[in-house]
Amino acid sequence: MGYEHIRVETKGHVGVITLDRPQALNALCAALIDEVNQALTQFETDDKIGCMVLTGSEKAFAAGADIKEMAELNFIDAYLSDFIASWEQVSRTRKPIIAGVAGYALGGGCELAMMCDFIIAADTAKFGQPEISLGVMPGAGGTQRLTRLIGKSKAMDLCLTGRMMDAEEAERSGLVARVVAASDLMNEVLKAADKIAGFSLPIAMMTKESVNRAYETTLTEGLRFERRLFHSMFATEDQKEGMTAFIDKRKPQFANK
Ligand code: CO8
Repeated sequence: MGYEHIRVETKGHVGVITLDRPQALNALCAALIDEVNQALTQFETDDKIGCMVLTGSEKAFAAGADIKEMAELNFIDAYLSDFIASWEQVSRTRKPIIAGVAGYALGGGCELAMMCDFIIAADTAKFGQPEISLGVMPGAGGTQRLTRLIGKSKAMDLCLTGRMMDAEEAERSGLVARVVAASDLMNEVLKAADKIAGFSLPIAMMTKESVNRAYETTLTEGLRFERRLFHSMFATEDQKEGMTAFIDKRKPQFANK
């Protein structure tokens, strides 16, 4: 399929989506988001894909929603079209997805990265929610996912001052899982994605679903949900293979990859 604003490729069992709108620092226009959604659907339905990666360029993961496209938007159109609702498909993916972030991840760019399961950042990455300087506030998770990830104090600091946070601070705050040298970013992201794709896909998906439950429910309900999924794993051949391989001192050959 031909895309204008993204590049899509498959590396083994990993599906890679690269935002590619360099003239606007990968600003997220509607057409770009449509393409990302199409690519996500393509990978979600491809049996060979066990993990996905969302990344940008060296200079920018994404510098936010496209300000030029949004500038003339009015309330009625925003409300009637439920502006941004369709931008959240990344957060609804069932297969694991990693964000590989170098350069700017601002506004909607930071929000898009947070919709992924975890972020691996280059040491050049800069995160921020500068919407307040445009006369709005974050609209796709910047006041919600960010607050859950880094706590109220830092989320308030970022959302109210609009300042940027470097990769080291982002890791210290819990926004980012790991920071690597910019030149190693794609190597490290692909290594992690390849590792995940090498495990049993249903087990990886259930693990993701269970971790995400921690954000949606009480501890008691979350633990009950976890235990039910854990019990169900003993009905899979991958559990038998994984444990037998350990006992036999060999590498497991998971059937459902
Ligand atoms: N929208 C549109 N165009 C942009 C954007 C953007 N967000 N960011 C950069 N560009 C364009 C610039 O206009 C410029 O284009 P041109 O050459 O035609 O003038 C080109 O990209 C290069 O940008 P700069 O010349 O500004 O590059 P600098 O290196 O000097 O500065 C910055 C880089 C600091 C990143 C600067 O471009 C900047 O501040 N950008 C805007 C950042 C921002 O405010 N982002 C928040 C946008 S609002 C938002 O995201 C709301 C979220 C809604 C939900 C989204 C759901 C996923």
